[in-house]
Amino acid sequence: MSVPSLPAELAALRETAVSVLRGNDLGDITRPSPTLYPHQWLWDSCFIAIGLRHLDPQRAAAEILSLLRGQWPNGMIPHVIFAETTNFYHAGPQRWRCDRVTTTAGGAQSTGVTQPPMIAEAAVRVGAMMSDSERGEFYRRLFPGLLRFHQWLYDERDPDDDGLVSLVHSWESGMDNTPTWMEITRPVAPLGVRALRRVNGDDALDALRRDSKEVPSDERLTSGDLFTLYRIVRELRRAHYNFREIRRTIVPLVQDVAFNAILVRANEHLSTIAAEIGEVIPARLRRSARRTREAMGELVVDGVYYSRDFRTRTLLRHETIAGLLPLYAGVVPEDRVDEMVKTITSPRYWSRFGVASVPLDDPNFLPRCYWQGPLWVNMNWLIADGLERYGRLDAAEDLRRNTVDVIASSEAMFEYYSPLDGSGAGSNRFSWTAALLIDLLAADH
Ligand code: 2M8
Repeated sequence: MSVPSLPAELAALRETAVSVLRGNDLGDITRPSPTLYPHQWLWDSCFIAIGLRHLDPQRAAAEILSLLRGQWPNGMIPHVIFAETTNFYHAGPQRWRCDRVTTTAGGAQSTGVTQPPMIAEAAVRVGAMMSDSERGEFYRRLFPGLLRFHQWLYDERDPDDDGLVSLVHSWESGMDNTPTWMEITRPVAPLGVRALRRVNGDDALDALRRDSKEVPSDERLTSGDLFTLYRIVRELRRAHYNFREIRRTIVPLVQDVAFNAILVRANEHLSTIAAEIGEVIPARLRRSARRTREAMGELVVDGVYYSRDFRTRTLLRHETIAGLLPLYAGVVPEDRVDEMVKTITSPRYWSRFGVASVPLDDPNFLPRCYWQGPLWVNMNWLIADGLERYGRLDAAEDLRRNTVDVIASSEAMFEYYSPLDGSGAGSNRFSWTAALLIDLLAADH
């Protein structure tokens, strides 16, 4: 593959990114990081493929196709497909026991929930780097499984046919401890957590958690929140990961704005893929896709987009980065775009490092704590794409440059960065940071 001609420091940074991806390569899958995340994650693999396409499009295609190994007979593609590894992961197969309810296409163990449907976007980006015949072959292998996944999202998760799919766990949103999800999740905390909380004793739980061995606990979600998320997994397990049963439990159900925004775009890409190989999208799915696009308009108040509680249909009025993704989806009405761009580029979100995951003036904002404030390279990438599609080319370019700069400032390829000083946090040698850096450095991102 041709390597872009870059100034020496950026060429060296790109080499570091390539070596991070090589170090995390497990064959035809890439783990998000060597220690904290030793398996395959759905949306991570998509962002990783978007970077890998510049190194080896066939390897990038393999990354995407390998997600189909985890597909359930009902069409779900799980959020984690467990790799054969002895590395410890805190929410491993024993928490889910999905093998008791189903088998996956490739026999791998998996979780029982999904993640943002970035597959079609990644596939189209990878396809763009291939010859016509290679692309046709890749799309033909991917299409049947991908179609079934999109159909499953509607059949299983939009039972009332209102166009918005519901999520059953914050892990499905990918933004694990975002304030929106934590507010609706905390009331179902296990009794022990609630009791300890009353005496301000979250710390007592710290010793019991395993994820914070790799990363300081104040850079991750609180122990109380983590144990609540484990509890929800238990409820999902008892409900056989079946939405009809889950609905009858205490599990919070959210029509997540970012997930649905990504779905809008994914549906469009799925149509592109279908058209290219002479396949037809079934009328029912086409109708659902139209509805999702329209229903995004129900999530907005005074120009701000929110997620919604599936049961009560009330908006969850937390402003977070999730509400900026309608720009990426292309669903923001033209007369509202200026206002949204102003919000994104205001100091509430925007710094010379990128876009904060929670506005800086929000009481929940913590600059180095996971999805509660830090900036994330994948979010910067999505928002830059949205700015570009609405013709805000300068802002898109600034954001991309700032993202490269913040990664360059430490070279460790951190999982996330403080929007206040650009310091890295979370895991390092993090795959999507490395992959998207490679993409940002390519001329044709
Ligand atoms: C984080 O989530 C996982 C659970 O899925 C975890 O904390 O163990 C999130 O940042 C998620 O968006 C990401 O896909 C995953 C792997 O990078 O890590």
